[in-house]
Formats: sequence, C-alpha cells, structure tokens
Amino acid sequence: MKILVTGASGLVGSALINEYQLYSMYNPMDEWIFLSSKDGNLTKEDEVRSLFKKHQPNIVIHLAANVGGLFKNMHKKIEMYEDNLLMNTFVLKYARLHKVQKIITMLSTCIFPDGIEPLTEAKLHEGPPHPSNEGYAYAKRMMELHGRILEKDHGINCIQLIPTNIYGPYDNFNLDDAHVLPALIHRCYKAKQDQVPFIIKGSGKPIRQFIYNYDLAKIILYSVYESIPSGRYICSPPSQQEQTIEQVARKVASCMDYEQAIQFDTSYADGQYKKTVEPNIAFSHIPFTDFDEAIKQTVDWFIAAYENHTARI
Ligand code: GFB
Repeated sequence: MKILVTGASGLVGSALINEYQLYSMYNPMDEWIFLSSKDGNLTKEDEVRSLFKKHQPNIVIHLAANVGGLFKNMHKKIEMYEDNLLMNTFVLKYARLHKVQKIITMLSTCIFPDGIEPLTEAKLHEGPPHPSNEGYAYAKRMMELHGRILEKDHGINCIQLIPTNIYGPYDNFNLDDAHVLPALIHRCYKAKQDQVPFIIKGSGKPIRQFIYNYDLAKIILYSVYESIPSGRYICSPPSQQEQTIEQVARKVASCMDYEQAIQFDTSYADGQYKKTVEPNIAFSHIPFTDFDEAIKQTVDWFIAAYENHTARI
C-alpha cells in the first residue's frame, strides 16, 4: 500500500512518524509518504493535483490543518475558515479522483454544537458551534459532509476521527496562538526563568478533556490497518478525566517545580465552558497514557527543545 500523510510535521503527524514502524500490523512493504508544508501548499489546487499525480496513494491520512487555540480562532477567523476549507476540499477531491481505498480525516470536538449534552457523533450538525471557533468549526463540518458523500456515492472507506484537545511533544508552543496546554507550559517556563507570577488567561474554570498525540497516533494506525466501517469516531479519554483549566495549570506548575503565585487574568475570554464527550468503543482496546505522566513527558520535551532552539514558539 502507498499511504500518504498530510501535515506530517505537526503535533499528530510527528507522533505518527515515531509510532508507525512500531505498530504490530506494520508491513515494511508498505510505502509511507509523509508530507509537510515544505512539499506543497494544500490551499492551492494545482499543488495538490501534482502531489497526488506524483505519489498515487491508496490511503490518505489527512492531518494538515490551520489550527490553534481559542485566541487564534477568535482573532484569525477568516484564515481558519478559508485555509481549512480549501485544504480539506482539494485533498478529498484528489483522493476521490485517484480512487483511493481509504481516507482518514481529523475533526475535533470543538466543532460540535455548543451547549448540547451529551455530545455524540450523531449530533455533529444539531446546532451552531461556539462562536469563538465558528470559522474552523464550519470548515471541518464541511469536510465531514464531503467525507460522507465520498462514502455513500463513491464507495471510499472514510474514517473521520473526532479527538478532544490534543497535546504532546512537537506541538506549537506560541504564547498567543497555541492551545491551552502548550501555552501554559511555555508561559510557566518563562515565569520560572523571570521569577514572575504564572498568569493563566481567563477564569481557569472551563473544563476540557485531553488526548495525548501518541495515543491518537495509535488510533490512526489501527484505523489504517484494521477494517473499520466508514463513520465518525470520538477519540477521548472517558469524561471522568475532565480537567478544569486551573487543574491543568497546577499540574504544569508542579512538573516545572514552579512554586510562586498562580494568577488568573479574567480580562481574557474563557471560550466554550465545556464540551464533554465519551470515547467511541471502536478504540476501547487502545490504552490512554496517564495524563500526569504525559504532561511530564511533554514538559521535559519542551524544555529540551526550547533550550536547543527547536521548539515551535
Ligand atoms: O485549547 P484552547 O485554546 O481552546 O483552551 P478551546 C482554551 C481555554 O484555556 C479557555 C484557557 O478557557 C482559555 O481561557 N486558557 C488559559 C488559555 N490560558 C490560556 C492560554 O495561554 N492560551 C490558550 N489558548 N488558552 C479550541 C478550538 O477550543 O479547541 C480549536 O478553538 C481547537 O479550534 C481546539 O479545535 C481543540 O478548547 O477553547
């Protein structure tokens, strides 16, 4: 098989590169093609056309996306909408034209309707997403529709994964655009260095579920090598493992041995209060890494990468 991965240098793609040869069903005869933005701009149709012409894949794992945390989504809404809509449309169009057997896409629990409980795969379109990320959310919802049409009318096995907030090594740790966990890790590191209070944006009360990028990589590999029906699949630890932003900040501080004051700057938005989901049983056999252990691994990775100037900041 020829397996094409877009967004391979990102948070999930990098974990997949570290994991794919370790997977029990890995077949060394398969050809894995890992593409990053250096290989082509996926918002440009002619570049997508030539990538598919060159690589002729059988399976596409589409991880490329313009992603970011709450504040990037609020302040760069048009890029989040246009870039993701264009990338998703062109990649799924050329996957169709090249008659691939299987497509694996990455949605997110933030695209679900805001304020609905419990959130299940079937409720994806039952109301507007939270206004803070509507650009990103509707672009991803259109990919979900695109994938469903490819399933029903073009017989392509389309597996659409819906992870909760993803974190881990190789993330974007930029203080403004990053998701909450990498942003807190970077900010706590600097607060310790500069001997200043560790500032948390917002009230710290919102609640989130987090999935480690390495665990998600295992779910993707299972989806590549096992035959699972087309559909949407929530990927998350159970809801009992939900954390408040304050609890996450305190875990980061203890991993950094940061003992000074933690302060909350409520002039910043809290965004969506919660988006509670339960994991899809299709992947219940894949264990989740202990959250505290995974945060420690991510903090240690960040410190090493920061000090050798390879962290995305
Ligand atoms: O991961 P995050 O940025 O996005 O988390 P969402 C936001 C929550 O963390 C808010 C608080 O309640 C923020 O107030 N927070 C505290 C911070 N300090 C910080 C900080 O320094 N940076 C950030 N970013 N947040 C995202 C969607 O929603 O979920 C994306 O916007 C994406 O599109 C992602 O899908 C999975 O969880 O609110």
